[in-house]
Amino acid sequence: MTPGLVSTRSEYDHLFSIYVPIAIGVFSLIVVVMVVVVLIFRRRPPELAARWHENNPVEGTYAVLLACVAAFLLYLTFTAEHRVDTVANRERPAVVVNVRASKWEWTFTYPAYGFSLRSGTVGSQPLVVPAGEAVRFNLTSLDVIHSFWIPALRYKHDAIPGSVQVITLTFTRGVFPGQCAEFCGLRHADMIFVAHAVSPATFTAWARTRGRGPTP
Ligand SMILES: [Cu+2]
Repeated sequence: MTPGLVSTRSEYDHLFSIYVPIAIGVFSLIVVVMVVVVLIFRRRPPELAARWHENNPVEGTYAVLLACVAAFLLYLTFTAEHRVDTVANRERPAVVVNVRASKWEWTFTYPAYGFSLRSGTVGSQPLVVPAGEAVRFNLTSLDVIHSFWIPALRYKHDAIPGSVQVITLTFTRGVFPGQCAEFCGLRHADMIFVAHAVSPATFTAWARTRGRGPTP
């Protein structure tokens, strides 16, 4: 991939690799403390009720510790998002695709070439994009809130009626299944599409056929 282009996949994979160990650590800590406390303080004769009912230093330390972890993760998340957005918005997109979500169909329009493709309950045409170049998506919805999700890119963004969300993504070569990630009614599960990322030359040749040529 050309340097300078943002890779949502590596950014968010990196973030994930920080979240998961912390989540496992906190979960293990809670389980261990619970088991230990249950064993130590289990009921046994003679029954003598404890006279204390709080431990401010312990509770305070625990609360501060968890607040620090949450603050650290928030900081990492927002800086990663900021980095992705700033780098992406600075790109000059090689191609612009208008994405319109509706129940239960994706309509991909290539304004520079003057044609549209559809995928979902009616169509099954793939979204073709050039690989290794910035692709700008103007995302909107016709009816309810949908969500444009390409799991392999670790990227998901809401499509909101009455508003255009501008996002920029970069693909490596390959085939990327995508789907709606916001429950939007009965056939939500059929609101799927496939993105084909091909070489820029192949893309241009295909786009000049106005999408009628065989899918590269
Ligand atoms: Cu949907």
